[in-house]
Amino acid sequence: MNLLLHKRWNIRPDVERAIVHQQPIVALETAVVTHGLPFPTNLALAQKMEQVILEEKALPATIGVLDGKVQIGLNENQLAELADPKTEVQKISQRDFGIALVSGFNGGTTVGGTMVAASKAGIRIFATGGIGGVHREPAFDVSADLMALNSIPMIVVCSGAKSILNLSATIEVLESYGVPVIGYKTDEFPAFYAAESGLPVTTRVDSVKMIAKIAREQWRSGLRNAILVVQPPPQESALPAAEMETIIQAAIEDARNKNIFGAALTPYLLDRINQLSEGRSMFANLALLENNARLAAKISRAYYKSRDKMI
Ligand code: PSU
Ligand code: MN
Repeated sequence: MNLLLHKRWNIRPDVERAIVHQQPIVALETAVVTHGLPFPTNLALAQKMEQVILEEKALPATIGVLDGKVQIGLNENQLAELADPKTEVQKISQRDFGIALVSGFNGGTTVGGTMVAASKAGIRIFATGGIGGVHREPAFDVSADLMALNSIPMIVVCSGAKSILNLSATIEVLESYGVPVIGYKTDEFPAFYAAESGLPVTTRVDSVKMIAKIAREQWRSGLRNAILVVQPPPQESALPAAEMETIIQAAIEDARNKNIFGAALTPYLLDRINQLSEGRSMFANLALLENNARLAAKISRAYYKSRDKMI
């Protein structure tokens, strides 16, 4: 059995079995492991997300690139290798697959990159922290994550987009791309570290069963866009929006002064914000990642429970 039929694409046997038998499965990204968090927190977080998904009776499939091969479902050693600061790693989005596979790179896949890989294997549910979006500056820095959300049918569970971004522009692009933003038990688009952004979601839904139904009907309608499910960070970890704004503006100014742009910008800002907030932003980041993994597992179970599954 090989779902992928390509020597540079590997799938963990239990993941392949779960896909073939349409059992609940949740994809996880690794750019957050290689570029989003410091060692050893990155490894602990990745393991914790997997554990939470298992507790909720779904199977985690963490996706990354090792030695020029895409691994759908990293095993324990592979995950540790990617998280190890001694391993040379790239940040891999859609544009980077061909280059990474030919060059034998190791790398963490971004939201967009993970969606490409998960979708190729037939996985339909994915948990992450926050999606990339339209940056405040420089003009025209728009994350490839949005392009993936436009064209890949997948339920993506997150805590909105980081407030380092232009959130209202990000929401407008999601609308243009036909991506419904579903607030799970919230009316407001969360701002990642903070629960409030002042921006509305497309609709609020209070049950995972309803989310699974909406996805199914959207895709049955012939549409091939993602469904974005958002929930705020857990209350005890959320940071005040106004205080975060001051820190974010300082971090953006530092990036400007250091002339940091392109793929390096998001990792730089995350790191700088963590320094300026004295670790509190990272605490919120970890709490919401775990929370999102749990919700994604529940949605996955609801999605595969229904007898008339599709695509
Ligand atoms: N959100 C986080 N931490 C991260 C990222 C998002 O809390 O590390 C990563 C994701 O992998 C996302 C990427 O896909 O940043 C977006 O990068 P860019 O803005 O360059 O598209
Ligand atoms: Mn960018």
